[in-house]
Amino acid sequence: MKRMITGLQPSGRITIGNYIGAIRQMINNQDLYESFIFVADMHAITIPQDPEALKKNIRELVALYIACGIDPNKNVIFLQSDNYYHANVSWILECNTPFGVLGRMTQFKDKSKKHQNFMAGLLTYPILMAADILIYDADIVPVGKDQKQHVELARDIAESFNKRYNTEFFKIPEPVISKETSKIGDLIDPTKKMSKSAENKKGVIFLLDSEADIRKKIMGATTDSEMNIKYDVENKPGISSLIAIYHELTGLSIAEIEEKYKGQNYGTFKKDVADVVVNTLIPIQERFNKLVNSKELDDILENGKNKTLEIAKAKYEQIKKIVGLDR
Ligand code: ATP
Ligand code: LTN
Repeated sequence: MKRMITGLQPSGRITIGNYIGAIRQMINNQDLYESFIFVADMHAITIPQDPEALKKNIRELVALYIACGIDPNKNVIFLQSDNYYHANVSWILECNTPFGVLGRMTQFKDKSKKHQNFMAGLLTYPILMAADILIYDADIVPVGKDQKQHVELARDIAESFNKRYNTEFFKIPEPVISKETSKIGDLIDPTKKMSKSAENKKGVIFLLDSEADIRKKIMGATTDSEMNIKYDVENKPGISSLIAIYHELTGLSIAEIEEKYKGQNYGTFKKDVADVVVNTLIPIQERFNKLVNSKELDDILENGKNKTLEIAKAKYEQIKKIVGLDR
């Protein structure tokens, strides 16, 4: 069975964009691959985080993974920071990655502009991500389009390491990118993607939002003055994003949705979108509430820690030997 690894950062509260664009792919993949799902908590601290909020976001993310349908019996679920080999392998990879490529990463360019006096970790972020992937000999890495460049860098790092040390030590991973309709726009500024760290929370639906907040946010979503429910990302980004949410959560095709709402007004459609979102999120929230403070969650993480430490230790001992760090 092929092996898959992926994870999300607990850099804020999880959004319906993260759910549609990332978590649902994980759920679809869990029967197809031997699957490793983690919380990229060490990646989250590349941007300043309040320690208390970070701790809460980490635990909530694990509970949400499971509440959304990631089955702990089918996936190894773990915290990146519980497995210290990630950082150890990352260091060795840092010493095998040309400095110049890091500054060319789109995410680095964006985030370094946004955060004054950013720290070195923001630059070396993709190398830690390469370690996350390469330690597990992952065949596939499902990510959003914005992370594709990082998976490609992981491939380059693996290839050049293998070449330099004349080995086939690292497996070359394949990125798997979620489809275009799974990219959800911000409800207030739909030309931007909905993002956990958005300043204006009115444009973002969080998985743990109350029903009243979800309805208010969707009813207040920016649309256009045409009154035509048509998927056209370029010219009608607001309504297209709502159509994308509806499509993703109901399984109806875009054409079926356009046909169903022909001649209807935006208010009617928004109300239906809100119903679908509420009906999706309420059962997730109920499962989340039972899990978040449970011992079951700690047991799942302990199990993930032990399983991944075993794999990562073996890989780390081998890599040390290859580079000459063994005794
Ligand atoms: P941040 O604001 O911290 O950058 P984010 O919410 O933009 O966070 P990421 O942590 O960068 O999200 O992404 C996690 C995963 O969720 C990625 O695979 C990404 O493609 C996916 N994702 C994030 N936002 C959306 C969105 N609006 N629509 C679809 N997928 C998304
Ligand atoms: N950078 C990713 C999170 C991430 C990841 C990984 C995803 C860290 N390491 C390894 C896949 C494989 C993000 O921000 N979504």
